[in-house]
Amino acid sequence: MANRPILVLPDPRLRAIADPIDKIDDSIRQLALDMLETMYEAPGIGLAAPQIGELRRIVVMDLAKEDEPRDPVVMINPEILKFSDETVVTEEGCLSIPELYYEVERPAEVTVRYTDLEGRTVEREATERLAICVQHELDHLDGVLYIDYLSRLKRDRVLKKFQKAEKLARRAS
Ligand code: GNR
Ligand code: NI
Repeated sequence: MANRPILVLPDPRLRAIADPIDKIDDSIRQLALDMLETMYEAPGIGLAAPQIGELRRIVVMDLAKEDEPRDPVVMINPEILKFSDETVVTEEGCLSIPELYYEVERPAEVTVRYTDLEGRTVEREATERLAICVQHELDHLDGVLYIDYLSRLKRDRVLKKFQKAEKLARRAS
């Protein structure tokens, strides 16, 4: 396994639409392992392949609490079949937008369908933190970030901050 660098704003790969996976081969199995290692190392509760520069439709997550054993989940070509009408407001963060946290309103529950690493189709109802994480990760596969749900003023402030940081980093190197 390899811990891979996580892309941060304003990297354009975070805004790309990821490609479907048509075959689960060794390269996909290795990608899933790399993503899990990168997520645990960060640490985060989820990671989408575009965050490490791989524009493929695969996400990983682990919602186990600190005192619980690891519970890794790998979702290939995930799709949300149903969103609840009920919504919740949760504070979100993103490894690609480090050190910032904002409240976001999303559907409280979703039904998700995906292929697992063994090639089986899985359909699962997600509630609570899992429902939020699933929506956050699946958005990454379509180039959507949680800051896109903030007011324009707040979003633009975040984008400016990261554009400026990138410019300074480029000048320093
Ligand atoms: O680690 C993460 N925590 C988190 C908290 C609230 C809502 C979503 C998340 S996902 C985030 C890791 C990440 O950026 N995944 O794409
Ligand atoms: Ni994220």
